[in-house]
Amino acid sequence: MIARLLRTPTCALAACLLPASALLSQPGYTPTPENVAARTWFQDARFGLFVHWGVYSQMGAGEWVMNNRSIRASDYERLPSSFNPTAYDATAWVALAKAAGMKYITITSKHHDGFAMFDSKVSDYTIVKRTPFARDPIRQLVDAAGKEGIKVFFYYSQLDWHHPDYFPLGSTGRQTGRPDGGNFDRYLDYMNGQLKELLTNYGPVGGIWFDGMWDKPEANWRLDETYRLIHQLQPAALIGSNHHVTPIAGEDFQMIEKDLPGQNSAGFNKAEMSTLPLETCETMNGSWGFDITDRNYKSSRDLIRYLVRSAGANANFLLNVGPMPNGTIQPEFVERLRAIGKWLEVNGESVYGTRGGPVSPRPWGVTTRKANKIYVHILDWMDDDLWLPLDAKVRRATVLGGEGIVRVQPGKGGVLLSGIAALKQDDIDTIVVLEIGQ
Ligand code: H79
Repeated sequence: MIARLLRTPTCALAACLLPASALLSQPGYTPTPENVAARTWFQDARFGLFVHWGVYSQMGAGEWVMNNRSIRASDYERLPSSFNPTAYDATAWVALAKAAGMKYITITSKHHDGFAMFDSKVSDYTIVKRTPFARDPIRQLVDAAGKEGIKVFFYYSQLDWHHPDYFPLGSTGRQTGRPDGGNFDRYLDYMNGQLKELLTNYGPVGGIWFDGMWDKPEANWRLDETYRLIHQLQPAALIGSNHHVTPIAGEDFQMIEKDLPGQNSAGFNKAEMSTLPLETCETMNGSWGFDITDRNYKSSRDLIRYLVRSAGANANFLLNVGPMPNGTIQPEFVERLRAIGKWLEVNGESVYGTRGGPVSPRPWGVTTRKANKIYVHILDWMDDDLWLPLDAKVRRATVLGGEGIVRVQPGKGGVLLSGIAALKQDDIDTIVVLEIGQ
């Protein structure tokens, strides 16, 4: 365990080095049986909705607007005074997630701007105290999700561009005009106070999705205390952190932002993949928080194929929406979510409850597996024959939701599928189901 903790990932950026505080993480952590069961549930779920929503949504320029436009905290504080999402309907959000085939929702309880979107008693910078809305939308979401069997996870930013005790400053949010001093331990007490509220006041929580530790990786984040607090309050709540390094003791899943496991197009995904459950997150256009000018929408087809590629890489897919300041989700997102849900209604068995299959991800597609079935997801393949390096006896091959015959010939170290070109290939994903057995 210690050896794993000390393994420093190769990374050119100083910010990516293993934080010193890793050594203070929950040492000797062994997940409880409830936690292990929750991990299995999580992996079986495979698909979740990410929600980035905050007072920044009003600016229509993403959730980093405070940093990007060097807005001083005292000026940013004007945003809550006009935040009034009168069209917010938690039941509608949950129904949409359900229609998309999603099994959980991860919502921003506090982003880097430091504003609590929940009813926090340890803070006066909250949606209940500072906005005309004056209600707790997260409670409404938790209640609506609970009725539909959808789990809710809380995104929580450890980085805070507003709190005076987030000091010394990290690599971002340096222009927000905070006092040149502060007590970081007091900030961590505040943060742990908010986490205690989130894990006490909202019933069973799916997990905590941390972000922002990368802002000052060398600080002592007192992770041992934070992780212990969460696991003691709710042993089944899964902890993950978007710190861009290999998981630290006390964490229950590993996340990757805007990349599939093993890829690093984002530039900061250099951590090795662990044996923990994996989750990758991605935006539907290019933005997390509502961005009024971003029309760079991915197609439904691309998003479905990303979900398939995630499952083939043994990872969950957390797909983001940034709701508008009035509380509704823009139609471009709704349309895509519904299309994904329609596809899953037919093809879901090849995604839900599966694990990454025996053939690792390839340019032509991926495999998933469940019990005695291997799903061969053919995404891009023109030829008639497809060789699979597979150490299993294939009893039957069928096309999921389609017609046509795929022949299977055993060979040395694998099987050859033939008849692929003759199949009426699906534009999104042609799925060949192999039943294996003795
Ligand atoms: O909540 C969404 C984003 O607001 C947040 N994570 C997602 C889920 C996010 N913050 N930053 N990023 C995403 C990517 C930016 C990373 C960088 Fe850096 C921060 C580049 C430069 C500063 C950390 C430090 C990584 C490289 C150096």
